[in-house]
Amino acid sequence: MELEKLTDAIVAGNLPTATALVNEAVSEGVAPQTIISDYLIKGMETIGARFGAGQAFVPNLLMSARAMKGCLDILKPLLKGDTSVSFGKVVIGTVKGDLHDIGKNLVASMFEGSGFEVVNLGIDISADKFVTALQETGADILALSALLTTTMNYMKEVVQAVENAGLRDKVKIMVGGAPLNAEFASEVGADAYTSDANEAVVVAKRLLGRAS
Ligand code: B1M
Repeated sequence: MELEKLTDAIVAGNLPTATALVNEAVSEGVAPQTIISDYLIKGMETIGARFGAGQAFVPNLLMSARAMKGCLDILKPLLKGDTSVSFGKVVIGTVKGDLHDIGKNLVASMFEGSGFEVVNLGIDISADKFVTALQETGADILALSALLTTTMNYMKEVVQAVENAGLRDKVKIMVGGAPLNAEFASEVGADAYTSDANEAVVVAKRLLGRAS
């Protein structure tokens, strides 16, 4: 099958076509991770670039996001690995003011599929909520996501709030999202930046001393 059509369906925001193509790819044995990394994410990048260039608008982004989510709903159960081992507990959320959740949910799914317990707080999460979740769960990792240059700086407040609550030495803080980089992570006092969902899992294991 021509998997490029899947990228086109994401760009067009065509949910029925996208999900049908994903089902077909899965039945032909294409690895879920390949479908996500090589075709679905490419579609989101394309529509994002068009939006940035004034060639697409918010409704286009919403339709593409809906198609992407429909595809990830099919693929998410297939990412699940051996859940009998727990590498640790992760609290994850998109920071205050930011409503983007596709990438964050992908990271959450990869953590789950790799044997971590995940508490996914959702979007638009305040520093207080992150701290409360850490206190309630005793999580080993706090994973923060931001997609906007206007919201990424809020991560500093979250790190500060974790410190003020006396939890900083009990939890590793990881950050991610398209506008971030490693330099930014160290500026806000996080332990690590990772550029994608796969790397997030690898780095989390390393931070906890559980790398294989
Ligand atoms: Co928004 N948006 N958006 N948007 N949107 C971007 C981010 C933008 C780059 C588009 C552009 O201009 N080219 C731009 C930001 C510009 C900037 O800040 N400099 C932008 C804008 C401007 C906006 C609005 C302001 C538009 C408006 O209203 N005028 C508005 C803001 C709303 C808000 O948040 N307050 C807005 C709204 C939206 C929608 C709601 C329409 C929709 C989101 C739907 C949803 O998430 N439910 C949307 C979308 C879809 C996008 C783009 C097109 C795609 C994002 C996406 O899902 N990518 C995006 C353009 C782009 O990114 N190219 C854009 C696919 C996803 C798999 O990748 O999220 O990067 P990503 O996640 C990756 C990595 O970043 C990393 O791993 C993930 C998987 O590999 N990662 C982590 C992410 N989080 C991590 C956490 C970790 C580790 C890794 O923790 C350890």
